[in-house]
Amino acid sequence: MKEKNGAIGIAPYGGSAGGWGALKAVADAIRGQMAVKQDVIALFRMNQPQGFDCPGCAWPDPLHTSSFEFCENGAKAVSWEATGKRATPDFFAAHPVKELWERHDFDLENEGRLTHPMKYDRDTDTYQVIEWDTAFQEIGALMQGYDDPDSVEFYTSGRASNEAAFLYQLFAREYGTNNFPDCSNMCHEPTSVGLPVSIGVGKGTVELEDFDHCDLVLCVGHNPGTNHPRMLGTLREVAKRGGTIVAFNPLQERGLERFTSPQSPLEMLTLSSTRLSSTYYKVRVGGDAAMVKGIMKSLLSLHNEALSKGEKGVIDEAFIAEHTQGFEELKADLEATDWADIERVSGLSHKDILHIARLYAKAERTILCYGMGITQHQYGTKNVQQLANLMLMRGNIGKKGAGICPLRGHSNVQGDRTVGITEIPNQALLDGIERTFGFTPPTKHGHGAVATIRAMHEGKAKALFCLGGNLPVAMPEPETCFEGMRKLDLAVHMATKLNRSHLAVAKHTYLFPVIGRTERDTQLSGDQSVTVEDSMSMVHASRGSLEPASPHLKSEPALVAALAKASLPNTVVPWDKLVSDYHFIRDAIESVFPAFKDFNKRIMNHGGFRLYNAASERKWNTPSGKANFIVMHGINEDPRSAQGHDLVLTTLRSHDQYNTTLYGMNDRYRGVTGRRDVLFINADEAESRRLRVGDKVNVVALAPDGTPTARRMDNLTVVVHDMAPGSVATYYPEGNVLVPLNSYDDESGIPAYKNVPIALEHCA
Ligand SMILES: Nc1nc2c(c(=O)[nH]1)N[C@H]1C(S)=C(S)[C@@H](COP(=O)(O)OP(=O)(O)OC[C@H]3O[C@@H](n4cnc5c(=O)[nH]c(N)nc54)[C@H](O)[C@@H]3O)O[C@H]1N2
Ligand SMILES: Nc1nc2c(c(=O)[nH]1)N[C@H]1C(S)=C(S)[C@@H](COP(=O)(O)OP(=O)(O)OC[C@H]3O[C@@H](n4cnc5c(=O)[nH]c(N)nc54)[C@H](O)[C@@H]3O)O[C@H]1N2
Ligand SMILES: [Mo]
Repeated sequence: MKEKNGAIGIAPYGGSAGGWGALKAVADAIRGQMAVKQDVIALFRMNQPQGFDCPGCAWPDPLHTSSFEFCENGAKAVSWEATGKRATPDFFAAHPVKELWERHDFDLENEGRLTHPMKYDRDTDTYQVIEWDTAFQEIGALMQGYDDPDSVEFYTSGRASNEAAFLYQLFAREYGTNNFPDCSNMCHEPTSVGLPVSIGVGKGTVELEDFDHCDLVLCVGHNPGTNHPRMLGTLREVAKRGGTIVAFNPLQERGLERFTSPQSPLEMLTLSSTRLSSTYYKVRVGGDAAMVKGIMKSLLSLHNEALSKGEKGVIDEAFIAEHTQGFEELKADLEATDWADIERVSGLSHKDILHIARLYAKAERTILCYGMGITQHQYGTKNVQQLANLMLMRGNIGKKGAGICPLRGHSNVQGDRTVGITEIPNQALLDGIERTFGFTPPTKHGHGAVATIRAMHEGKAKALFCLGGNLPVAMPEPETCFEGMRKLDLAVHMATKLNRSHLAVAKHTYLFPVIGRTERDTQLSGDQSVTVEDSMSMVHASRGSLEPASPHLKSEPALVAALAKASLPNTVVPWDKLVSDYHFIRDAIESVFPAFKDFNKRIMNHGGFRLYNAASERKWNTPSGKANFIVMHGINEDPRSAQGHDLVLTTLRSHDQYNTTLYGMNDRYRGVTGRRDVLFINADEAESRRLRVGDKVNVVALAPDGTPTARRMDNLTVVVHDMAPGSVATYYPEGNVLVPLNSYDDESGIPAYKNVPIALEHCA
């Protein structure tokens, strides 16, 4: 299978990740999107102590930033927001929703920034301008008319600042519900649910500095070259120090292989590149738990081998004895797990797995990073816990240069959780709200994302608020969510750009434009900063400096406060005061969550401050006060895989997208240009099905018993990629039509986006 076919937009990519290709892509993106003068200023201030936080990803900023942290996809995210294009009232008046619905998602957002508050008008099937005050009065009247607070759903996408998210949860809870579907439900919920059971905290335990001291980094199921590009700089430093980086991914991903840093002029000139992954293991889609169990089983045998030779064992028995419980149960389960099963499900040989275990046993300090390849499975939570087991076996939690490092997605998805966006509130949060504001918040658990879609679809939900995002497109079975949204009485969208979620209209639908991260946010007391929390629990300020896209925009905190005031005539929350100066919001956050002690003072520190993380200090906030080894019975991350389906599909991000936002149609590092309707498959799997590069196939999702379902994607073009056997991939979000809404992790509710058994049909 050596064909190349430029005409169909598929050709292998020869370069490394980053470097000149990255700079050129940025230059092209920016030229098309915004004026040169602004972009230079914007880029310079991004991720700087005085500037705004990059909306691109949640990778932390080094304290010793040289001039600015350059990153291709960060620059794309910024230019997308700071674009000169505008979706004006004239545009909306000229294009009925029915017509907009037929457009490609790319074209919707490509109209540019929203400029005015709009309301859907059924007679003309268009969005029309509405005065802010009129809109608030109308929404307030509707909200006061609903009998059951639990019939209102409050969705959050992870870009919202701590200040906006805190006011939003306060609004919902004073209204009387804990319905908080949020993008975390689709992302790192298995981390938030799984790690507290294992190590007493639902977050990563490392700081950026730990990477200066580790000797091994395990990268499981994430693609930093595209999704956390600034991480490549950190990995490169590790490699330069002689550290080892091992990747576990069904696809050979460029960003994990080689990288030329755009920050290092010498390397650019000599075209040399730092070889990153000294080892790359192509685990099968859904094979991680089997692989990790295999590594742990190998550690047990290496340990016994060492002891029998009178050498030091490779398992940290002292740590296990002092700090953990459950190891004997884990050991028994590992001993009972069969190597033949491990090899079959993981797709890796016993020999390879033993090699990985030896590398791990040799390393003094190991950091384990993971992403969506681990979480988005039917056993996503158990997957995360297996990774924690692996770390605990060698005492790699709570020591310098070691730890577990979930790579969060949206730039503030972690912060939103920290300040109360959760459908399962704990007592401390509820007490904190009551103490601070004097009302009693509801205790009943609310809806996560799947439950919200069900409630809408069953006609039980009356209203949906969306603080950013693109809920139906991001979720499995988008049609189910669209149908549900069309049954609603009220939908309120707060967004920067038009997307499909705004086109599945409720009886009353409002589309409100908001100020973005890059823009100046001026309130009564003057220009405001907001705060965000990155993947490593660092909280810092973000202050936009660009002129807002239109004078009619509202900031998210101001908008949420106005909606709350209108909906809650007897509110006890001083909304106006909170919004007049965000210092007051931060004081309230500190009062509800004591971990934010001296919040306003500490964000003045260069680089902000780190929230206390007990596990980093080997203090275990679990009921027993110990870290727990958690047994996962069996090794299949999706019970349907146990049926022995021959192909399992995973859904991926291209290099040219931000979640459901498409920047363009290219995926440079995977060699795809100008299209997204592709199916990645390995050469042997293609050959055995008589498929060649450029052939068309239909993908049919299979039911648990292997029978074909109605979920299908037709006419995908075959791309042969270096990837694991039995594994195929297509792009997110298009692939969501194949993912069933009822296939999710019971513990965390995360949809199994990365584990769909499928069959292929040849197109005639
Ligand atoms: N430029 C850009 N940056 C982003 C985003 C974006 O869309 N664009 N999205 C942001 C968000 S919200 C998030 S959550 C993060 C996502 O960042 P990542 O976690 O990197 O997300 P994905 O691209 O979905 O998938 C990651 C990798 O998982 C691999 N994979 C698929 N299935 C499996 C499996 O079964 N096992 C293993 N081991 N690997 C598997 C895929 O091959 C892919 O390389 O990025 C954030 N940053
Ligand atoms: N098949 C499959 N599905 C997936 C995934 C996958 O890997 N595979 N990944 C999942 C993951 S990890 C995530 S996080 C979700 C993402 O789901 P969401 O967070 O809901 O989706 P986004 O695409 O990030 O949202 C884009 C929209 O946000 C709005 N927006 C952008 N910036 C701002 C802002 O500053 N303020 C406001 N108010 N609005 C703004 C714009 O209108 C834009 O159209 O998707 C999930 N879905
Ligand atoms: Mo995410």
